[in-house]
Amino acid sequence: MGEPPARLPFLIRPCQGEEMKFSLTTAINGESFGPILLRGSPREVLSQAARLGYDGVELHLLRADQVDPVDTQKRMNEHGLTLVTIGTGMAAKVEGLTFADPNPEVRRQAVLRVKEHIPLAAALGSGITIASVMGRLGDDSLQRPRRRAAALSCLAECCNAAASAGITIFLEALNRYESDYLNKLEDTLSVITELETHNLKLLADTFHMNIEEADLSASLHRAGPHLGLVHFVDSNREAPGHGHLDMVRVMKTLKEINYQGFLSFEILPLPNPQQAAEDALSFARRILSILSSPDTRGMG
Ligand code: LER
Ligand code: MN
Repeated sequence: MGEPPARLPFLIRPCQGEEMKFSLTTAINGESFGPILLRGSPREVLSQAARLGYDGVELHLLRADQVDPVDTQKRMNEHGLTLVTIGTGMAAKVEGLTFADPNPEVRRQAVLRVKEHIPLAAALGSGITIASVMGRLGDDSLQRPRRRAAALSCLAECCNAAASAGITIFLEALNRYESDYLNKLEDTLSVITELETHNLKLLADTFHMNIEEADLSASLHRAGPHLGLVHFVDSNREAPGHGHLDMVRVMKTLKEINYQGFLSFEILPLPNPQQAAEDALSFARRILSILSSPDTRGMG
């Protein structure tokens, strides 16, 4: 694992508000899907996350009925854990349900699937992430505006349903290999501005940002108060410190914009889940302690 620099060549503002809260990605047994750190039953992943010192988890589900809300809430309370968000990407990856699909029936099924998560999210006090389910617009330039409008209309329907249950939707910007229209934070911010729904927030994933953004800090500053969740990930999608991204600068920027949400490790379980989870948390905590030390606060 790389070491954060002992001295930092920049001036930072004093630490504002609470220290960061950390979460990691989890999924229920059986589904093989993306950068998930812990897999197992809700009982297993929650107790493991708590043992590793985490404050919260993200839960990726194909369907809402994969978890029992009452039992999961009880275990979360026992462990003092927050369910930060329910990830919906499996519906797109496993079943091809997306909001930008040319077939209205597929779009309807995608919306229904996302809405299925609303009672669960309400019961567990969680948000809902929308990323891959936004789908792709395709190469036909004549069709793209129509498909984008259809996708935004599906998103608006989900946001409205979630708003009445007091739930935040996190809309994620994905790199060009995963989305053909919501790549930069500003693409996602445009959607948030267009829809004008108060419960739609931006999810910034530093793995995707490393591919798409010219300057991560400048983009995060522009996102400012719209930022609801951060996937704090290195360039190779491993734990912060395993790659070559300047995670210190990212953390410094988050403190500058007074980001109060979770830092979530949506990372590959390498070299193994436990090691990756430990490396991520200890590296992030070391960055925080460096940034809050009087030495580094005063450096120009
Ligand atoms: C997909 O690449 C991603 O970053 C996830 O957060 C989607 O749920
Ligand atoms: Mn992500």
